[in-house]
Amino acid sequence: MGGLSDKIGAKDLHLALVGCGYVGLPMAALFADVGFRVTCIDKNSEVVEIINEGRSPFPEPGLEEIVDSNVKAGRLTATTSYTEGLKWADVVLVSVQTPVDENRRPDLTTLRQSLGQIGKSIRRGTLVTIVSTVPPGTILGEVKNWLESSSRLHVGNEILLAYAPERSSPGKTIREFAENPRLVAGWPAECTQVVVQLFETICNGIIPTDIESAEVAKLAENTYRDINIAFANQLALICERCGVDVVNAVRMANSHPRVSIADPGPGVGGPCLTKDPYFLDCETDAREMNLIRTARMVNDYMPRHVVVLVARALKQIGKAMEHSTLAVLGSAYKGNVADGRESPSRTLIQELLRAGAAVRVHDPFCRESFGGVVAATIESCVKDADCMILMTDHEAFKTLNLRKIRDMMQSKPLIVDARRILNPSEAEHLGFAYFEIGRAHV
Ligand code: SAJ
Repeated sequence: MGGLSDKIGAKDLHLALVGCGYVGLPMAALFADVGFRVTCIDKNSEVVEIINEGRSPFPEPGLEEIVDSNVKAGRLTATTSYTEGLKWADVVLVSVQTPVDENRRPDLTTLRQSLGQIGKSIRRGTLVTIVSTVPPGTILGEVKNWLESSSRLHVGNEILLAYAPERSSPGKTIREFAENPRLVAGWPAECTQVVVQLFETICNGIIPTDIESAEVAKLAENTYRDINIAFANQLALICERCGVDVVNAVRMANSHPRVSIADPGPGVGGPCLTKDPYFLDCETDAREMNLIRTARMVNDYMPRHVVVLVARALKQIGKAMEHSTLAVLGSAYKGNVADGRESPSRTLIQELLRAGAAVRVHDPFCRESFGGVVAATIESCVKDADCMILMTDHEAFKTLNLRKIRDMMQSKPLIVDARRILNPSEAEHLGFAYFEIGRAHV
């Protein structure tokens, strides 16, 4: 351990990073940027090629510049080969996907396979740090077993194991890596200090803890957020029935110093909140009440509720879904990102298509259209459309020129605002029939 600590202090450390995704690559680039030599390992040769050209395989503000300068400086390289990538590694960081399967059970296949490869090539004294989110008990259970059987080395005496779950949000990853305090835990416990020392080079705050607590805390964060958003969405459905504007109600409730309700919307997307609650849910007794699953169901229902609002809006102008042209603004799962993973827009668009509507989709960042026709511009999306549906809170959508849009749409134009980002009075004044999540429609 002393050897690792000295190497960290002298910036004379080789890091290998397995899994060059939204979390792994920014972390690798940041470690290279503070002076370590980092080799990224990814099974996708296209991703490896892009990184070695000094580019990022996906958009993330600020990332490409750091990748480029560190590739040029010779501190950051990428390979598809575990043997090559692990040749000099003192520390291996593992940031591979840990999704749920079709039954919403954790699917740790990729993690198991990666550890199988890592074990074959690591040397005595290596520190293996898992960054991927895992169900409680996984690190000292499955992960430790997989690593020991593939490496034939004892975790504790011969190799070290750590858990340092990521806590940054796509779109803000670079800033949040530094700003959000990092949970860090090592096994054996004495090695936690080395992991703290390593992460202190890129994070402003570190919270040292034990592995089991870090596993639960990481899942608790995202589950709490999912439940909070589900509450906001449930409140929105209630407000629609009792004639109250949910945004106003939430704003007032949040003026209480101990209340902080999230924003209601068209549902919850992204790779984290849609999955992590199920990891925690593994530990609940199926016979007990289950808040976590109920919250997931509320959030999963929301895109279908947007379909109900669209149908209601069309009915007001005497149109059926199958004779309508609908303009969906936003396929990304949240504002100002290009990421379409688990986006509520997917469910919405597929349901609208199933109901027979013609669906056009515009997103300034995200390439997904989920079966709808891609419209390159807002104008080509809304032209002659019956209804414009706002699904993502991109900054560009908050300042739409509604007058221009009205003139391009069919007569009796409709808006369904699932993000509550437009001004209803302005829209109504311009002649739109305006429908939104969480407000009664007369
Ligand atoms: N959303 C709402 N209302 C809100 C906030 C979000 O409907 O008030 C929706 C978003 O539009 C989106 C979804 O929820 O569809 C999730 O977005 P998000 O910004 O809450 O979270 P993610 O998935 O981008 O990132 C989360 C973050 N976790 C927390 O904020 C507790 C991030 O810090 C984690 O690192 C990340 O999960 C992760 O990788 O686990």
